[in-house]
Amino acid sequence: MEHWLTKRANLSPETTAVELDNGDAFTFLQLKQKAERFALQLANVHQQGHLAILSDNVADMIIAFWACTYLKVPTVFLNTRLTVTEWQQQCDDADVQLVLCADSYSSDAEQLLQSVYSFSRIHDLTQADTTLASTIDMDAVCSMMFTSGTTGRAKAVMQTFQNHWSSAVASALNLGLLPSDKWLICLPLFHISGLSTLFKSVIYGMPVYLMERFEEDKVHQAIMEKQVTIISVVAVTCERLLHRLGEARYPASFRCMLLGGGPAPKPLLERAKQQHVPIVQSYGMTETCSQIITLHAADALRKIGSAGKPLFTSSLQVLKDGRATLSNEVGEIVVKGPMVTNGYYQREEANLKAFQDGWLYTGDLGYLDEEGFLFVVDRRSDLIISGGENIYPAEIEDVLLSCEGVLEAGVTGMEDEKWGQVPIAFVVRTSEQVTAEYLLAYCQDKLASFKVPKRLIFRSQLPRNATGKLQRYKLKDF
Ligand code: S0N
Ligand code: AMP
Ligand code: MG
Ligand code: MG
Ligand code: MG
Repeated sequence: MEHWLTKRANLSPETTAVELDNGDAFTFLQLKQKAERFALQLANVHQQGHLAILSDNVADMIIAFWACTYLKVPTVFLNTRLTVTEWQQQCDDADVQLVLCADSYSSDAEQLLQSVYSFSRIHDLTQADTTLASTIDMDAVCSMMFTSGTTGRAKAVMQTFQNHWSSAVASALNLGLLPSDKWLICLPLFHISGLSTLFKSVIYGMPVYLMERFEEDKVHQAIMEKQVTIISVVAVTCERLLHRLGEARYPASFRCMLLGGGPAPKPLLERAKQQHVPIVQSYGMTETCSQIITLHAADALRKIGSAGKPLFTSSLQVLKDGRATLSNEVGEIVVKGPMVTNGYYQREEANLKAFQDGWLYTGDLGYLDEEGFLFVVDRRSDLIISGGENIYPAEIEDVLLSCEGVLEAGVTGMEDEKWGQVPIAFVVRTSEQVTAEYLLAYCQDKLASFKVPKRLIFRSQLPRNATGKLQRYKLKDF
């Protein structure tokens, strides 16, 4: 295929590509020119191998990302909320050679062992004499994003151009596409919830309204006044927006609030219904490059609480002991489709476990009703989702166990009014000198603050089975 951005700039040069909340905007032709220029500047310092981007949602992040596609350089996305220690581990695991960052992250990023360039430094370079890609290799890895695993060490999901293309097309076949569509991005571009909208934008020829980060007042105002038609949200941001909306109504042209990234509490869905907010429920993961199961607007009220049906090009099975479940019987959610990743970067064992005959075994539990609508009942083993950010207990346990004076550690999720769930930790210590304050400070250094346990409880032992394996599910009532 011809390079998507080049193609789009040819087809709709004057159409707005990106609108910013400071009033700035640029067209697809301008976006292409900016990306090409950035690519030629970047080529002075990086032409091959993995590159990481560390940034909030600023225009330069979009430009830098498309620039990388012109150099055929896969982009590794770093979560800005993580600590330097966590970034370092991800950069090492993904074989990152160079880190590009927003200027605001320069001083933190400088601590990384990789070479680090701020967007401004790249803008100051001359343009190298290099040929840029005119085509897209559909099977090439376009992006990588980390997702945690039960073993504690995050895995990089490889997302190909084919995956992103298929996701964008399948989404349009379900949500439809209007000439007036404008998709607001307020979820991070370092998550697929945010990044996937950039492909939709270029493939559809649709403007995006970009917000540096989620701020309910600004998002509310944009929906009210900026002709936004679609927005992607997680439960926590949806909740804040509904609260902000109060008795008011969104304009009739606002047609879709795509909700994903975790369970959707029924009261939230009921409230959205009362407030006439067009929620579209979905199920997806980093591995499926955005939604793969979506509840069609026509079924939204009839099937409240359901994540819907598989998108046109994808398939779904719910399996138990290797067989398809009966209606309403809970089993593992197993999915397939051209938007599903080929695997985790350099994680053979994890790949063998998760992928069989082209099907992705998600580890999530759910059931199909008589009409084939999916209801997700439980997330994959032990996963804690806090405000749309995933937390694996093992990751926190590993950090606690690395602290001298900690003999055993077990982490579980606790329901939380603000974040949906938060992690709490149970610890067996060797001495009372190891205080909660000390341990929390120890964690703060090594873990993103959303992963730092909200409570630390000392016990003389932890629940274990006969073979000594920690029984995390028992921690909840421990
Ligand atoms: C919820 C968000 C916006 C909260 O951020 P906020 O309010 O801006 O916080 P800050 O001001 O940055 O920090 C204040 C304090 O709060 C702590 N904090 C921040 N976030 C969290 C959190 N999630 N949990 C717990 N604590 C948090 C900060 O640490 C700070 O504390 P101190 O002061 O102590 O440091 C933000 O968290 C957010 O943007 N969340 C959403 C992330 C997301 O997009 N998740 C989805 C990931 N999943 C996928 O991408 C796959 C599914 C998918 O594709 C999808 C999902 C949704 C919608 C559509 C799709 C799709 O299919 O396309
Ligand atoms: P990630 O790709 O890391 O953001 O996480 C994806 C995970 O979020 C899935 O594996 C599920 O556990 C959870 N999830 C996504 N959508 C839903 C949904 N509609 N209901 C419940 N859990 C969900
Ligand atoms: Mg350095
Ligand atoms: Mg994740
Ligand atoms: Mg904030």
